[in-house]
Amino acid sequence: MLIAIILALVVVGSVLFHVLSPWWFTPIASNWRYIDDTISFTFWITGVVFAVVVLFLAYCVWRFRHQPGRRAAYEPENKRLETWLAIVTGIGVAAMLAPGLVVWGQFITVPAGASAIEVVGQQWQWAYRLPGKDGQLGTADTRAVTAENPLGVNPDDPKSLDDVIVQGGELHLPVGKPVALLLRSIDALHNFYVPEFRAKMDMLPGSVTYYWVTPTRTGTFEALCAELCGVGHPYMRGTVIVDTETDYQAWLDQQQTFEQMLAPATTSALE
Ligand SMILES: [Cu+2]
Repeated sequence: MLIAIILALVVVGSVLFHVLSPWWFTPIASNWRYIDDTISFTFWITGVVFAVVVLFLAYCVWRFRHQPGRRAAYEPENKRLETWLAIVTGIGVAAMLAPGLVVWGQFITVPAGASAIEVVGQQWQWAYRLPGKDGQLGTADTRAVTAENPLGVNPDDPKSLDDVIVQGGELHLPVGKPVALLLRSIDALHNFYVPEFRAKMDMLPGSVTYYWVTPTRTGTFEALCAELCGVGHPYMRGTVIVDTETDYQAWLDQQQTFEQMLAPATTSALE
């Protein structure tokens, strides 16, 4: 009887912990509310199943407790029960997977008119590349990385020269505008994650992964690396500032371009 009561208390405690817990999502700052809904939906399904299974266990512990003269019946197979359980489990798993697939489809379908910004992960800091006046990013290749050109931007691509390079500083984004984040890594696996955006994705050396997001309110947010990438991983933090359009343009105008970044190197080479 004591064990049955403890099991029932585990269920009550878990539900109370979920409802009263002080640990909640950070207030959302992007269009990805659907991701929160999907997580809540998964919580509901797994929560109900957890409560039902543990309460059933408590009931069985009490109902089939030891009594003098009682004997257990041996029944290794039960086709009806197995079919029924397989169907219900299948429906539950499908219900949890389906919304995720829908959200995933949206997450990687960049809307027309979104601007593209590159995020580069490197042990253990973030760098960013934004299109210059031509509105386009030039090509880049990790094999072109040198001390003077830490992002490996292609200097022979005419689209590259006006690209804005932010090395180790803050990334600014304009509020209310969809932006595709093109993710690159110079060395190990990284993952660009802004919790308030509810968006993250792994960055793989040698390829470009991406997702898109529309920041929905101005503010300062922390960017975290969400993929273990070496001893400096916990310190790989960045700052993303969502600005009004005017503030964003003012910030962008102050940043150095790829051409300006190469200039000191070119000058010293000529001397
Ligand atoms: Cu990292």
